[in-house]
Amino acid sequence: MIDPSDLIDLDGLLTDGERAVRDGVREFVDTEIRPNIAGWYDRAEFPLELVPRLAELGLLGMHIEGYGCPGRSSVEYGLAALELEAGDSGLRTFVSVQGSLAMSAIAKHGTEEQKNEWLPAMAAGSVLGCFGLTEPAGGSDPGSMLTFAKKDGDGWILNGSKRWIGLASVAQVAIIWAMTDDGVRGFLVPTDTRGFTATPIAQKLSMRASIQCDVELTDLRLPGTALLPGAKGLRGPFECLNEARYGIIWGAMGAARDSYLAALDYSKERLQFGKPLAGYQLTQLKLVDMALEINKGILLALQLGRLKDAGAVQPHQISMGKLNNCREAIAICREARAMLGGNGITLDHSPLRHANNLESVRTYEGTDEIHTLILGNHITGISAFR
Ligand code: TGC
Repeated sequence: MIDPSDLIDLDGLLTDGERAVRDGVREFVDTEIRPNIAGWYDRAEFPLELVPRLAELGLLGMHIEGYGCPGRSSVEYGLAALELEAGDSGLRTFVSVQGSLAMSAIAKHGTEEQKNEWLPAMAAGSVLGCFGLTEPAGGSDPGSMLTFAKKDGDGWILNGSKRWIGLASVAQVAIIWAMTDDGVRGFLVPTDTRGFTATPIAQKLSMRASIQCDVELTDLRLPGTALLPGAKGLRGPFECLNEARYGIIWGAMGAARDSYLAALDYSKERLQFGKPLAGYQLTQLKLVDMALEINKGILLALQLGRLKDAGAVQPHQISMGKLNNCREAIAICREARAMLGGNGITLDHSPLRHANNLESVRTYEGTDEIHTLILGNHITGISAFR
């Protein structure tokens, strides 16, 4: 049977193990997410009840080695992100925040004690994490953060605010990045610590099946053992952002593929002027353009995944993938919505939901502008930031 989303024999580029991960997550999305996503999105509800299933599938901290984590490859993680986001960006975001941001901050920068205390429970989904970097005054320039951690004997006192922090209201542990007299440092903050409050942001028009919060840190006291010793300066959080940005490169193509397939199915069934929409040249042009960009985007993701698995991927390459794949994916989802006509504006069809979600995805983890200027810096050798 022809797979209309695959023009390159993708299966031929994957190992048996990679195909098995992809197929397992695709089946989970088909049975657990697709039948319910419209309702969750409509009610602005994140399905916390799915967390144990996501853990069972080995999707939490998926590419972290040891400490009870699955230790899968970057390509396997990417394929899982693609399939999850074909369901909804909110579900892929959950896995990214938990694994690529919160768990990877501990795995990369924590002590053995911190890793043993938190990572096994986070891989099992019994502890949820969040990652507090962005602040209300701005997200693109985290070096200007106002949250401050003041040394207090052997411990610390934190004050400040964070915004757009995924999962913060349901997390048991927060990774908080704060300025200190010694530059930016990271802290492990149990969310039941006095002085920590997280309030979900309401009335979102995007990522509705997902939680993002405002976080306030008010005279929050931490012991010295809360510091992540391996993270010194902005490199600490940026190394975690690389992981999350990498997952987005794949995930965005999942949302695009789902929208393309929705438009294809609809245009084959919908009759106008006595024949299916798919029989019109303008429709075929749109479908072909979508399929070309999806196949190119997946090839790009796969190449970056292979580089990442070889330990050779560079940050500017991740910027290239995030910029290109988010930009193409949102264009595909919007075009697919238009092909559904008026019917495309309801939750009966996925493209507008995906397009709205991708407004967040192209903004978080570095906007189009930031990734353009990272690439501009790489190409010219001149930073446009400072
Ligand atoms: P700059 O001077 O360029 O760099 C500071 C230090 O960091 C190193 N570095 C990186 N290291 C690893 N990976 C990367 N991608 C890195 N980028 C930079 C750099 O080498 C330097 O190291 P060192 O050792 O020399 O100190 O820093 P800058 O302040 O000039 O920043 C440049 C810029 C604009 C590229 C950076 O600020 C940036 O990427 N901005 C975008 C930030 C962003 O993506 N924010 C979104 C965060 S998402 C979030 O908080 C919510 S998560 C989602 C959720 O919770 O749901």
